Amino acid sequence: ELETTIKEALKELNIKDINEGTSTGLNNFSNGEILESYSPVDGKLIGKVKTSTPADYEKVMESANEAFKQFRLIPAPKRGEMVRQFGEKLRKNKEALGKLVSYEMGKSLQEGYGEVQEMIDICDFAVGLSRQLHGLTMHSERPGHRMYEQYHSLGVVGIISAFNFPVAVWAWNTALAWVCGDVCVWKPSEKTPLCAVACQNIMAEVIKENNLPEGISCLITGDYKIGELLTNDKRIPLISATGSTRMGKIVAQVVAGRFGKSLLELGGNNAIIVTPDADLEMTIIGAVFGAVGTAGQRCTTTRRLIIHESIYDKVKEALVSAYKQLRIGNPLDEKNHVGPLIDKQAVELYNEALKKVVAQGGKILVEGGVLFGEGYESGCYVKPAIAEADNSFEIVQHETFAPVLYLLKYSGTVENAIAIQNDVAQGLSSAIMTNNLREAELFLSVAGSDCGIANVNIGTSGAEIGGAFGGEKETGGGRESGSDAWKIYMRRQTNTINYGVGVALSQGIKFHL
Ligand code: UN1
Repeated sequence: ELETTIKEALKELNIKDINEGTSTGLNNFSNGEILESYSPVDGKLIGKVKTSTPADYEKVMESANEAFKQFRLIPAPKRGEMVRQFGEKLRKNKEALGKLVSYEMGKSLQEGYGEVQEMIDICDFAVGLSRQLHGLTMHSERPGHRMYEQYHSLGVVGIISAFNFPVAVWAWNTALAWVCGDVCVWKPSEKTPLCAVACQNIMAEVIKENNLPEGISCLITGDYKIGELLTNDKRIPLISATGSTRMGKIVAQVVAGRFGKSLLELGGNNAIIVTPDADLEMTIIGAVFGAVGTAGQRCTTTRRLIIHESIYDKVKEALVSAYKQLRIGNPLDEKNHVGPLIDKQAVELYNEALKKVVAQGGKILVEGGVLFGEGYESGCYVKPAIAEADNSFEIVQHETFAPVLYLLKYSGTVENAIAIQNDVAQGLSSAIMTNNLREAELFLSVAGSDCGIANVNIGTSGAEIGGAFGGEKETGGGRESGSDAWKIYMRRQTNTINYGVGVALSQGIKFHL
């Protein structure tokens, strides 16, 4: 039954030659090795993709550069209209694409649909934005002069995305980049190539129907080596990269070395502080969804709970009993809460983390383990685990992309909890559970959380597209999605116009010939 559902979805998404190696609907240049995509849901081969060779990459870049020359001349609201049509197509394809996301990546069907909804939301946001790419007007110090700034299209944007949000993160970047007049070259995770082909096919229709140049949306597939071509390429003024801190560090250095800009969304080590004034029911829902949603594979996943000692046992017991109710299994079955990890390598890292936390002095509260037997044939299903730990443990300081939650205890005032929360290398998302105004406001103040995202009475994950998304420290400092995140996709130009007679120099400098 699952097989038919997926086959239908692939057909709807126009993914062809699944057995020989599909290439994208646009820029049909891939001539490289075959990449096989296996589902973590049932371990079965979903399809094959032809990867890109360095020569293919060159063709893609030529096509992108050509497209940019034309695309930047199209008025921004017209580019917005293109993005509006893309959003419409996503609405039509939400079910098929959501299913493919769920099957190829392993997140729950609800979350698969949610991811497509995020794409639709960012399209709507970008359409409005296409009439609001505002600069400022300044008063010149010189008489008869006018000074203002404007934002111009930047060029080719390189997008490197991770397996955990195989479609949404691309759309956060492309929807903004396109209204800004940029063209995009996408290197998706090699773990979710079919999701990328599906997205590209949807966009291909929009481009064709509007008679626009193909190079507006380009896809290159393969491993990190093809990604390196992007990061090293002087023709690409902006690289937007989502993934591990290790990867981001390399990208940042390479891109900075050629004076490119980079937008980095790297690892998180997100915590929820639970104070004596927390609403317990809200805390448990927020913490459990934050920790086990997407099987702990969001960069915003809740990894640490920092609980006041006076309520520690109560919270611990409620969590342990909530974990007992979790149903692990096929994510396309809506009765299940937790799907598989992306692959067996991820399972290994999960196993290692559990071993390490014990070796480093932690205590397991909810036993983990890999599941075998019927329904778990892929070998990627693991039990969400909870361990009592200390913030100083090396393993707690480290982001493990799996459902392992660490309980940490604090005593005294909320300042102590904030100190623990900030005492990690990463700075993506954070939350406090409290009904105490002083605690909440302190947490949000300059002396509070040092993260890019700080929430009160909701968990660390599930950000909306309207806000700027990203984090500080080893998370990389980039901001994507809402607010004024669009500015990084454009270049700012300051213009001064003298409409008077005679030349007046600034700073009152006299210069006579
Ligand atoms: C990610 O995990 O890469 O806040 C991004 C969230 C999502 C985005 C997560 N909207 O959980």
